[in-house]
Amino acid sequence: MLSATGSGVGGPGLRGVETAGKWGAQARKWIMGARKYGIAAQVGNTGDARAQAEAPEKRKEMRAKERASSKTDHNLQGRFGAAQNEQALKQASKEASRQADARSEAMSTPAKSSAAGDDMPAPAMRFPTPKDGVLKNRYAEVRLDGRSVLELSDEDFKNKVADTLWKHGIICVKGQDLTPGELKQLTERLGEAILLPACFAFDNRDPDHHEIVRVGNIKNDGSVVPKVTAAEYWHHDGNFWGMPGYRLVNLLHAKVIPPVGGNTGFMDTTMALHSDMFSAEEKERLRDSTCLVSCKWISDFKNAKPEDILPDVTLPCVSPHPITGQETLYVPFTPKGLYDQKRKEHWKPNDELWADMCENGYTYEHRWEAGDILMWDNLQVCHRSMGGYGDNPRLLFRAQARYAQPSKGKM
Ligand SMILES: O=C(O)CCC(=O)C(=O)O
Ligand SMILES: [Fe+2]
Repeated sequence: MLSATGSGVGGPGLRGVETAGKWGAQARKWIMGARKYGIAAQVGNTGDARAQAEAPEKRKEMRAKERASSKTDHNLQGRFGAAQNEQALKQASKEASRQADARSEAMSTPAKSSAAGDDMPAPAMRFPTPKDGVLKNRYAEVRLDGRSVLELSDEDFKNKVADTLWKHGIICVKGQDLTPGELKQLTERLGEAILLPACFAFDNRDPDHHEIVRVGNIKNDGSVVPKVTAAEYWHHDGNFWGMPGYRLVNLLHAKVIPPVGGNTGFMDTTMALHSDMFSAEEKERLRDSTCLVSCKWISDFKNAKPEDILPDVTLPCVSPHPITGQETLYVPFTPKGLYDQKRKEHWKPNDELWADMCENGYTYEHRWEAGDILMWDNLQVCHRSMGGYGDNPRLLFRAQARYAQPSKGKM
């Protein structure tokens, strides 16, 4: 049960994690207990049991309707499952070395395009491969014993999903199979399901639910786009919206997973800020610093009409999290690096900062299983695609919930 094993959820909050000392002594204990939640025992024990029992039937009906009227290819596992196995056998060794090459290339080369509203880094930046570290322990899994996350009552959803997410920064609800319409419903329980700017190249939007975007290389018609390398660099999403619009939860729902590569990397900028990785002076300086973000540097805006270009925005590097109260470190890419507002000077390139955080182990690499719904708080962590899947099929449905102004009273 969550309350019994979940010393993470009931234990010291993020507010308590102020220094590496405290983190080491106390939070290590907290995360050990919180790694895996046996949540199933509580589902159905609270709320209206009858309504919950009926929910799966209603959902089945709605899913059948959505699938019948949808323009999307829903036979993903059928279509790609066998092909994947065959390809896996043929390509495993070839891909393993390709993956290694892609990794080392990613350390020195910028990605060409992201198609997900992400930043485009400057050339020749240093991107060390993450090694699983502190964030791997903070990451939490939610298992619902075959139930859909949509069946959770508001109370269960808040306790088991939303609050766990705020506390851990990144969580994975395992074993789900949501349609695009259902993923949108889930997103709306966390905030406003946002539409990416119209100018982004979006034949990868779901045709029926534009808030849902396809990530990977499988198009709506089922064809595989070759050589996709989107988002293979550290970034925070949505920075072009400025404050507070960038306060987003990202949701990625794994549909087709390649036999090699295709992991997603995360970096815990928040825990890094609260560790002794930074000296007291550096922390003060980070608090005094801002990042300028311009659509000019964002690849997705490259085909934008002038009227679609958003004004430049200046973001604080350190700001309190609107829900946890914890100070967060938000360092989206900007070519000149961080700007110290007091001393009126640029002082640290973002890539140097990211490299330091990687080297100090503030990372986690998610190895996908089909059915995963990974949710992360864009304000607490930054992320990247780890690439290395070549032309093996990969598909995740993606959505974003803006929680700056939580919608529909669900939070
Ligand atoms: O493809 C991935 O692993 C990450 C995609 C990404 O950056 C995003 O969904 O914002
Ligand atoms: Fe992204």
